[in-house]
Amino acid sequence: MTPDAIEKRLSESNYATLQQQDELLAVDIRNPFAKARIFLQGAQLTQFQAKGETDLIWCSPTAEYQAGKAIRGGIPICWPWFGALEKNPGEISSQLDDPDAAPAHGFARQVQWQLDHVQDLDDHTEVKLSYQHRADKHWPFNCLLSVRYQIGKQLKMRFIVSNADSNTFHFSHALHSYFPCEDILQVEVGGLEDCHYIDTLQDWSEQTQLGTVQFCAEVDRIYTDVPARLQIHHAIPQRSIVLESDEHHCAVVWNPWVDKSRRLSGFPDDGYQSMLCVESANVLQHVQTLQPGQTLAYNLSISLV
Ligand code: TA6
Repeated sequence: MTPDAIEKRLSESNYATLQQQDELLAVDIRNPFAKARIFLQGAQLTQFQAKGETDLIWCSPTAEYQAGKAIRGGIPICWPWFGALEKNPGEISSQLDDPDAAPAHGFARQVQWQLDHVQDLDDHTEVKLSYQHRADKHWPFNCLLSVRYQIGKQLKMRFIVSNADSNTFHFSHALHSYFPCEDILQVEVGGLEDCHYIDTLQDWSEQTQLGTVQFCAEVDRIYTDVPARLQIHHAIPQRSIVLESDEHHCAVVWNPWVDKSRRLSGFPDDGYQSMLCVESANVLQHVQTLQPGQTLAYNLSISLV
């Protein structure tokens, strides 16, 4: 999509501008309710701050903005699989001829999406992007992805997958949301009490969550069958981020802690102290299946209370 074509779409809104950060183009929204930045690569939101509030979303200060390379932070769209392909159920991994060459978290966050429209409404600006995939060795199915952001007092996101192929396909996915915190030692994630989870750091063993999730070491857990509402509580200053979604049945909770922070690209060595991920997902037994011509939509709203 050429910058001129993007500018034409942006002219439909009073609050949208085109920005470039290193190799990547982004849409900035500055409306009366909030400010946000959405990169065309991966349709990835990297900033959201409601008027008069602190940042709702975290993005690494050392993130790299290079074509084809995932941006560290914001809300990466992980599709058509979550994590390492070989760790996904067979009905997903068996769809590719060369699973070893598959990128972690799929390819949707690495490709250029099209900006479809930017529209100012009464209490938000809507930004819609899409990506049309033609069957290839990376994913042998014709399909259409679209995402619609509502930039208002709340951040709302609707991710839609349509099967434009003559074959059924299966996928897993996650909205890999990064959140800021003043002090990771003061953070608790609520809503996951008594949920079953897979601890990827303990040989993918099955565990049960006792009380809230707290952080004093690396955490990398896949919770399954989670409630529609999760909260990230921070003690001082007191604030809670609420995630609500009826269509995501799993949640991934991650903090890299000291050692992994040093290994991660585009991530400061002390980054673990001021961020955490709570990712809205459908993974493992929640494999998603799309028949030819079928569409599935996944909503997520994120707000500060
Ligand atoms: O969602 C948690 C996780 O799978 C972690 O294991 C870590 O790898 C993180 O995602 C980041 O993955 P990325 O590919 O963005 O570096």
